Amino acid sequence: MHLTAEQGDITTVHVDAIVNAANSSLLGGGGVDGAIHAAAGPRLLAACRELRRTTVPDGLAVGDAVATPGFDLPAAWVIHTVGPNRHRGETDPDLLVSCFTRSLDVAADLRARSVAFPAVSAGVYGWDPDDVARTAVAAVRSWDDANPAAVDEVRFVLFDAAVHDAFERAL
Ligand code: AR6
Repeated sequence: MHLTAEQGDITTVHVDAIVNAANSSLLGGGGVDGAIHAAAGPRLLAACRELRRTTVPDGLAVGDAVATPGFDLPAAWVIHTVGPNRHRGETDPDLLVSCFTRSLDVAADLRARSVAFPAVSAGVYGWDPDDVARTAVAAVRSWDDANPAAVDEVRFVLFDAAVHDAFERAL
């Protein structure tokens, strides 16, 4: 697997699937979630509402992942995951590992060959960017070891220079 970090806006990236740092409601928010909903257009919110009506009526659990189409995005798919929120005492790194590995499970099920991740939980949810970066890199590498050649490329797309630096250090 080809693993890279770059500074940029994940809504503009040409990959098969981008990952959204959503919340359990799946009904939108700020940060990268707000940017993805704005760029994908209103059909994304409608698809998320349909998921809430059918697959995840009680909301998406922390560490789990589900997919919708990407609609107006360059990416074919959006994989929505919910990171642990430090401000609610969600400090178990396994929850964050699960965000990355469950997202890659969903990507593989969709036959997505290239996936872009933001720094899940490194914004509003209050995790230290270095902890997120180390956890993300280790999680993706161990998933790749367990699922050889299932996904060809993972790009970490980081909005902030400081978060990008953290991912470069982790890689
Ligand atoms: N492209 C890439 N990264 C981005 C972009 C973008 N367009 N915009 C922001 N980031 P956050 P969380 C970075 O807060 O901590 C939402 O309201 C941002 O700089 O988006 O998991 C959800 O609805 C930061 O480094 O996600 C939830 O309620 C990283 O994305 C809650 O926030 C993650 O920051 C989730 O919080």
